[in-house]
Amino acid sequence: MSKKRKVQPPEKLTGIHLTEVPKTAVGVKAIVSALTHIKDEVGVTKGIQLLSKLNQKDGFDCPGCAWPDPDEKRAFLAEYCENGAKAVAEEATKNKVSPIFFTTNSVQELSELSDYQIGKSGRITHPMYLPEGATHYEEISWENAFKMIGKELNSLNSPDEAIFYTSGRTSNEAAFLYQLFVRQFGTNNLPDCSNMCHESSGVALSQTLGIGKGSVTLDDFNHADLVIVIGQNPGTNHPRMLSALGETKKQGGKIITINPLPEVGLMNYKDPQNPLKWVGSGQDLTDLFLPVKINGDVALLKIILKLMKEKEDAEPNSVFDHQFIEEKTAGLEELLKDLDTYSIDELLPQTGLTFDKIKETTELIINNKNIIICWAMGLTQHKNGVDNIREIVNILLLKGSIGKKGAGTCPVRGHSNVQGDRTMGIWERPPASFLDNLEKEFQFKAPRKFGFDVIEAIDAMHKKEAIVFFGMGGNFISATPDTTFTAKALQNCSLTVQVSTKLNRSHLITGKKALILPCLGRTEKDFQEKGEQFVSVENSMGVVHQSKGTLAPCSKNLLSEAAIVAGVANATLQNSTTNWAELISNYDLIRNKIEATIPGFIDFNTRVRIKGGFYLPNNARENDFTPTKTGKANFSINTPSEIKLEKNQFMMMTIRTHDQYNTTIYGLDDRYRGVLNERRVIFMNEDDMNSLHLKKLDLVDLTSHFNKEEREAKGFLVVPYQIPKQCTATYFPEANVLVPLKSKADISNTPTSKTVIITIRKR
Ligand SMILES: Nc1nc2c(c(=O)[nH]1)N[C@H]1C(S)=C(S)[C@@H](COP(=O)(O)OP(=O)(O)OC[C@H]3O[C@@H](n4cnc5c(=O)[nH]c(N)nc54)[C@H](O)[C@@H]3O)O[C@H]1N2
Ligand SMILES: Nc1nc2c(c(=O)[nH]1)N[C@H]1C(S)=C(S)[C@@H](COP(=O)(O)OP(=O)(O)OC[C@H]3O[C@@H](n4cnc5c(=O)[nH]c(N)nc54)[C@H](O)[C@@H]3O)O[C@H]1N2
Ligand SMILES: [Mo]
Repeated sequence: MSKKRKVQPPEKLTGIHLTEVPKTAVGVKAIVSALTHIKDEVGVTKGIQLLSKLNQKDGFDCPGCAWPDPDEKRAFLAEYCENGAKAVAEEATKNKVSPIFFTTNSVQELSELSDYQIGKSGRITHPMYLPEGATHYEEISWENAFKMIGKELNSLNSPDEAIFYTSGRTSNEAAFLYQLFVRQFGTNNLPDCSNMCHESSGVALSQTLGIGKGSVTLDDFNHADLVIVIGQNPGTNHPRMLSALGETKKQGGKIITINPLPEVGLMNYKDPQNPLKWVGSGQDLTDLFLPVKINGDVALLKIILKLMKEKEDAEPNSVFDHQFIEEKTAGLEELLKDLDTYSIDELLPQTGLTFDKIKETTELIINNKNIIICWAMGLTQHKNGVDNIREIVNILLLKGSIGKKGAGTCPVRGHSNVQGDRTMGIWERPPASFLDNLEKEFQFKAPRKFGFDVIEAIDAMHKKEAIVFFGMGGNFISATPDTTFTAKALQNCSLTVQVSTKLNRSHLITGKKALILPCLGRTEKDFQEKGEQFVSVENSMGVVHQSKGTLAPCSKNLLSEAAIVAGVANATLQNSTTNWAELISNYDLIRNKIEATIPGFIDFNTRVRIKGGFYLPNNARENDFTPTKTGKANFSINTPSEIKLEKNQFMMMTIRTHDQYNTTIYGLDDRYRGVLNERRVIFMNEDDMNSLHLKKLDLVDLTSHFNKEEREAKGFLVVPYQIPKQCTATYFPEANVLVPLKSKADISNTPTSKTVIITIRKR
């Protein structure tokens, strides 16, 4: 059937070129790459205007990652990175997707393009409507779009038949209004990208430390003796973190990297903000690199814990911080007893590492006092993702390395306001105290039943238990696992609505009817009835600060996300006592409501106007663990990976290239891994290639295996790489079709995007 819309990107290859893996990251090449993207997408004059306000105190927050900005001095034209510049270029692009674009291209034709081509079509300029059975989107007025949504929502048998997804770029103000509308409508079905991202961190940290966020500040990197970076690739995904690691090194601190891949940014980098250092060999960052097997982290951390215990037993008081443990923690005895049930011989093969390397690592941990541990998706997206993070906390607690300068937990967040969205109540499992506050402030009865997370939402739509999907940003079809299954789920819906800046595949794989509501981006000015507005965001370290766009909107027909929520709320809610139009006339009024309902926002409107913003309260940072169930910081008992590979099976992780932002593909290169102009690749160890009789650039098909189910993805080129045996890597989102929906982390329900069992077949 040629008329079918393409659910996945086409399998066409784009012409691969392999280069040497570079020995250093950032430097001149990064600056050239950043400026080229800016020049091509935005133009030079507007580009410079944009970059001069990026991450400045009077400018806008980078729509890239959630890494914080310095509290104090900020350099002119310098508080961004190559990938931040690309993120901005992508949003401020000259290219437009106007109604005429949609009359010329059918939805089916557009679906045959690659994600790269779809994204590059540009910014959406008008609200668009795809009627049932139609082949093309057509223009619709905002008023009619809101009415249609209201009518569809009010015709449901229950509010729980609607799903309200959020990606993590939405501002605090828009997120607060959005969850308020959804709860007044009557459901907690508020899944978000966090469910696929740092949910395992949130769960593990809440249980053990009483706060689902990290404890360190940027300044702590200046005082750390040892920083461990585990399961994270900051050179690509949080490049400004390299400067913080550089500071740690300058102060004499050490860095340990634990990752199946020797990610170049962590090995050596050239500070982009110091042109004098662009020539020469760059700064070495990692002192000790542990190429752990995929999902071998709990086994590794357990060996470290056992060696720490051994030394403490032999020389009491030489390792553990007894005073801290005594005063602040619970569960030490159980942990120590459990450690005795494991033998190092049994754990070691699961790590793929030599005993000597682990011993050396343990010695660094034992001999240093102030330790920061940083992590991201390499730890969270596994069946035992929560265990991974709790095991890290065990190490920090034994050392008393939390709640003091230069030490603590550092889960490095993804989307630039994903943490703020959760603070604002974008959560399918809201705490009762939060709902109580909303009820009191807004005089309505909030739903108490927990809603669906991402996986549950897909399942519910697949079963037709939910039939309206509303996406506040993001690209649901491409970001979620099990692409074919999820497509069916979305296609079962009566209406799918996407609030978006740019065209993506979720506009093409739709419910029976579909709407695209185009919104303002971070870079753009936002005018409401009472004048120009700014919004606020919260970064990875709990700093809330303002963000104000500087460009004229790319089209006159855009609304802000907050205004879209107000429009939908007005068209849907019949008995709301909330004055939605007034709230969006001046965002200070929304901020007053946030202050009235969410702890930590006292004097919000004053403090958000202080340049640089303010820190939210953080009990772990203050060395206070009373919010946990025991009132103390909890040691925990965790389980190593239970996955056993059969003969010829491999473990596959799905990772990001240097040229993408999640499902937005900036370009086709992965410069730091030496792969140019191709995304359909699989990285393999050369011994594994030999055992399968595979040569460099052979074409293979991949099959994933889970509970006797099989999923297939065709057409990947084999790239030999320095990766542990039996481990492989492919890129997200091309390989998402292989990630089974039911394969998810215990407790956090995060899809196991980093542990997919596959077999590889040569064409
Ligand atoms: N430019 C850019 N910036 C981004 C993003 C982007 O796509 N592009 N995405 C944003 C978002 S939403 C997020 S969540 C973050 C993601 O940031 P990261 O988590 O750094 O991104 P991933 O590419 O998923 O990389 C995970 C890293 O974990 C390693 N890894 C995989 N499995 C394991 C394992 O079992 N154990 C260990 N120890 N390591 C493992 C991989 O080799 C890889 O280096 O970045 C954010 N920033
Ligand atoms: N296999 C695999 N799957 C994964 C991952 C993985 O590592 N492997 N990572 C997971 C992770 S960590 C995450 S966070 C999710 C990401 O999932 P999502 O957040 O859903 O995906 P994005 O690609 O970030 O969304 C991009 C789209 O957001 C829209 N957009 C951009 N800026 C704005 C804005 O300001 N407002 C609005 N309304 N829309 C905007 C644009 O239209 C763009 O096309 O994917 C997850 N999926
Ligand atoms: Mo993420």
